[in-house]
Amino acid sequence: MTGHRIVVAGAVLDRDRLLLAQRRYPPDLAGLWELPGGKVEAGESPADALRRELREELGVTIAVGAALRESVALTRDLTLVALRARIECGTPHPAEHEALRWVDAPGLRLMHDSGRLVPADNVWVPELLGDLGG
Ligand code: 523
Repeated sequence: MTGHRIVVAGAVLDRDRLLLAQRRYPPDLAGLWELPGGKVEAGESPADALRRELREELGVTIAVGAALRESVALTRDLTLVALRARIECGTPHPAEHEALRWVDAPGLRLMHDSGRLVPADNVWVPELLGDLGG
């Protein structure tokens, strides 16, 4: 399908915590929190793209795990998927985000309930709460 692109997001998990990143742009998403990631480039798998994006955005090397069940049609030409990931090397720093935050299950629920997540990412909250033991 010409022009169709995948955006891949990383559910970076460390035991009972999940990494959230605060967006700087565009204006309607600035200040909201997301699973970090970005667009899959030509010739990349979603896992390749996530490894590249998290190296560029956070400065970490990751091991990619299973996909989350839900995907989101952002527009007709853009579909958002999420892959679980674990940090193999490095400490995450926000090269492109405003801030980073590790949340546990109650923290994720609070971010969701207070409307501080990027809208599309809300779909993953129930499954992530399960991963976090919440
Ligand atoms: N989302 C989104 N949730 C989420 C990500 C990583 C992205 O809803 N967890 C949306 C936000 C944008 C689109 O997906 O509408 C592209 O994400 P972006 O801007 O993070 O991807 P980039 O950086 O690859 O895209 P460019 O800014 O175009 O380079």
